[in-house]
Amino acid sequence: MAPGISNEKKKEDEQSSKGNAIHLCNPHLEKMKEDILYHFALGTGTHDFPALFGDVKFVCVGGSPSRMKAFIAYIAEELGLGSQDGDYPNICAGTDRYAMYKVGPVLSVSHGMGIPSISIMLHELIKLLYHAKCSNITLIRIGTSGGIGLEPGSVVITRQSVDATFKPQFEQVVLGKTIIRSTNLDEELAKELMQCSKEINEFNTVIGNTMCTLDFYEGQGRLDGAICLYNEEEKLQYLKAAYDSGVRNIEMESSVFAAMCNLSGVRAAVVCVTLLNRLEGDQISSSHDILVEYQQRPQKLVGYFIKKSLGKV
Ligand code: R2B
Ligand code: URA
Repeated sequence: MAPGISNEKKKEDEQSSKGNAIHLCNPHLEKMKEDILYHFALGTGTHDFPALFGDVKFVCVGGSPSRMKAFIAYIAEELGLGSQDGDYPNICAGTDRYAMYKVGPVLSVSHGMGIPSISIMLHELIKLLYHAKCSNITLIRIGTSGGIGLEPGSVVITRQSVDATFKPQFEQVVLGKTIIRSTNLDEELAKELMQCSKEINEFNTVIGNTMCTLDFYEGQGRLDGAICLYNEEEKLQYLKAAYDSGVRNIEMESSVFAAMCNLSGVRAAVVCVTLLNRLEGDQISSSHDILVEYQQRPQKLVGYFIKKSLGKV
């Protein structure tokens, strides 16, 4: 086992026996009089977190602010909680870093692109849920990805997030030392989501590994970036090796998402639609309408899962 992983694994095991509250892996926070969540423009000194967020049970996160607004409008209608004017206020209106929407027990938050962006958002989201005294939280990333060997528009529920060398781990440098964190996701939740997809029966869905990269172009073996020093054969060899190791899609946030949810005791899943088959090309060339419809698929699946969990199906 890699150095660093065993201690953190022990902490995960300890914490999973402590029930379903958010586990905050930071003793310093207890000593702070006030906690400012700077990138959300929210703070415990200025906002009543238990009153604002205490009833949250489902948190959905995704890259784009407009997609996360569309998701809250969709889920509001599905749960019969739609607003009169069809509008939903952005709780983080004091900043343009992230957008956040809430309806009933569902919170919808944007996270931007890439590991650093989602990691900052997750630090503040996990603290928000802790300060609000939330329990039994299910956190799901709904996003887009590039598929490997799948028909475009297929949905991948992540079994394990792996790095660009196909290892199920996330490397975080802390105080100059590389810590290796596990990227396991909740197996039971992945199965429940798969069952929901079967019940909807509208699009192809698979459970598979998701490769999380640090970049969209060279990092994902594309030939169409500003820099590319390999040939098509080398690219295809890499993508086929990824496929053979169990990878079915590629995106840019799942590893740190899984690692942080693991350490915080949060039940989590990643559900991404594939916009193209990377064995057939690199450019995302489908029409706007087709891409919009593809992006609604993870929303539909997770919307159905939430309705079912609330006994509304
Ligand atoms: C999927 O799509 C984005 C890149 O286009 C990135 O945020 C991701 O994970
Ligand atoms: N997002 C990615 O990270 N890669 C793709 O190919 C498509 C969407």
